[in-house]
Amino acid sequence: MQSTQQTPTAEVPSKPAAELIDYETREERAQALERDGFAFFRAVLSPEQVQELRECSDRIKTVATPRWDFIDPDGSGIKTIQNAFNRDPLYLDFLDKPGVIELVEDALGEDCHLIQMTQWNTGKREEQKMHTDWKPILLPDDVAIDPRVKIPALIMTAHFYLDDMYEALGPTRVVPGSHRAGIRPERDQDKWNNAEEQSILCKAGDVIVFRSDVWHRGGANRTDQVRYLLQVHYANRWIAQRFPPFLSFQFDPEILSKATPRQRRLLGEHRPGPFA
Ligand SMILES: O=C(O)CCC(=O)C(=O)O
Ligand SMILES: [Fe+2]
Repeated sequence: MQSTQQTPTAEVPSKPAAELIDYETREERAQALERDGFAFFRAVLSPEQVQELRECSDRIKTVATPRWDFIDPDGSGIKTIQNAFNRDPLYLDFLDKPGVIELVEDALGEDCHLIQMTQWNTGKREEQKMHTDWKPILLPDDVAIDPRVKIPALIMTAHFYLDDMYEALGPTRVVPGSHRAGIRPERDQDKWNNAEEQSILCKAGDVIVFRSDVWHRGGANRTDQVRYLLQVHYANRWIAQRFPPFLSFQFDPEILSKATPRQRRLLGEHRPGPFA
């Protein structure tokens, strides 16, 4: 009798790998962001820096957010450390990594700021539904795709990968160019305008920066390995920062005293403008 048992590899849906080009110039990166909705940076961190950050995230105790602050003995669950910049001075450096921060400032404005920084260590998990993190404006598709229509990026995220990514570990997947869609995706919608969902199969220390309106999701983690990722979220200055607990958040004065002027601005020390 033929066995119906599936091999582990048969269970891993294989998606095409995104072509990851680490462009050399600031202009080329800006073009990639405009065309694809994301840009890639190779080896922003050395193996030692990756290890240092992983260990730091293991040391930090999470504050109780039920459901989301643990890896279960069975290997499932997520450890999230919100406001990571306020938990250890090591994280300050991830506010303004050279190259990454210029791309972000070119897109969001020189007075952009951090809205959140989350260490996101994922155990076994199901695939996320296809989503945008935030799509500010919905339009009929034929209007949205008209080249005269340009919706600026308003929120962007930098993902710092702290593992070599492979399919079974649940890479981030993106639908290139889908920030030009007028709509948000359906749960399993994996194509837009002939572009297919693609896996970001990058190495530990690599970074992608993506617009909040690009269609994407995290793949299923089918391994016993915890997947380490740092998410740094930036926004146009006029979009509020969101540091919980919202009404009583306080900066750690000791960590803040180590921040550079640029890092302080990214943390919210702005020159006053309209509305303050
Ligand atoms: O885990 C990932 O790679 C993506 C996570 C994500 O898109 C989200 O949490 O919104
Ligand atoms: Fe997301």
